[in-house]
Amino acid sequence: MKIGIVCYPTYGGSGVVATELGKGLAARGHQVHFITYRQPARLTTFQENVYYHEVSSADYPLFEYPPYDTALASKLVDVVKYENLDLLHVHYAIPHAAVAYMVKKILLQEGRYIPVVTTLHGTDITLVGKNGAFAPVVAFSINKSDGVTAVSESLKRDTEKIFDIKNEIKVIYNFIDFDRFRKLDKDHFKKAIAPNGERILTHVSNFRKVKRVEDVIRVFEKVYKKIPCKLLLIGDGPERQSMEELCREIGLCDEIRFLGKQDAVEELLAVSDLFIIPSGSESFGLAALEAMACEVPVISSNVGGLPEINIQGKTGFLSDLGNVEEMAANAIKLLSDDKLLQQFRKNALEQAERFDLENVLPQYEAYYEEVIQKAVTNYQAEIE
Ligand code: GMT
Repeated sequence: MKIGIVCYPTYGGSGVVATELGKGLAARGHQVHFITYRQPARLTTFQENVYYHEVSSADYPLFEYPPYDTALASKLVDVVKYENLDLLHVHYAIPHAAVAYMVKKILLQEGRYIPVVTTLHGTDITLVGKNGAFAPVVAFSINKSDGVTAVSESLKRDTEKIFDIKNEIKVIYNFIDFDRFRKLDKDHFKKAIAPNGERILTHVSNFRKVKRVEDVIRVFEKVYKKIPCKLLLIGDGPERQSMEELCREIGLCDEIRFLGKQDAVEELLAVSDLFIIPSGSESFGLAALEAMACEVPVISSNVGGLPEINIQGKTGFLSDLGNVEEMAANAIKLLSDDKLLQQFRKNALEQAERFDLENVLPQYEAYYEEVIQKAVTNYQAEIE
């Protein structure tokens, strides 16, 4: 198949999933075209069957906001026509699903039907999408997609609750590439971070409010009182400054390290004993799955899709939102019992294996085939 992928090219979960999916499909012989405003963060090396088309929106003094949607639509029309694409797969509804609809309409005028699959990732529904500023367009463009997928059952439920959705939403879970995410031997690293054999707790996020990094620090503060440990905070974002201030306030600067954005997260997960993700909303929690693939148990909140990944009392523990007391107690229980921790590490890996990229790719392929088949009927409906 010739597939066009539209996504945010940043380090965010949706961009990562879209890029890894495209690379995986290309490795299976499909021709994959990424159409984004910057080279996707995870698309750094040359790969056969992978193409990249950059969208550049023209600047003009009249534009207070450069019209990115129009530039993207024009680029998509061009790529679909000249690369002869079979399907467009857009990740994150805003604005990609709406732009794809416009592209479909433009091409329809030329007698060509391009099927569109939209993948919902979370904040495009649960946080931003339901905002009145976007909601009507989001609902419309989801209904106008030829296929819609969500990355968890929880996100499917939320989407159906928030919007009047006529389309069937198919759940295709996010995945893990075990060639990259597996437990590596990084003992020298561990000695540098925790020279006296301290336990290492880790959190990875974009430091937005929804990630509740303060809860991570509060949990750590409680664990630290009982067990010698260090905290690695990986990522960057709007909350980082205030979190650094909090660490100073509670006097734990020497025990908490802010590492900023890191490319080789797997190397840090390799030395971690526990992963903490107390999010206020999380449609899937790819960061938690990556930790589990590296044999790191997870302490999480029980919101959104997290209970579909983290299994209570097996791969980690889940608590009600903001219950840092319980999160800390569970962390202490795990970290003070080597045998239990080992068992949870093993369980975490077993659970992560259910989300192996190799099992998920055929699901997307089958879904694309189904959508392309249906496109004939959809084409008739559109021209009538
Ligand atoms: O919140 C983030 O980490 C970024 C955001 C995004 O859209 O890039 O992540 C969302 O999509 C990821 C990939 O499907 C999911 O793993 C995250 O759970 C989801 N974030 C939220 O729902 C808050």
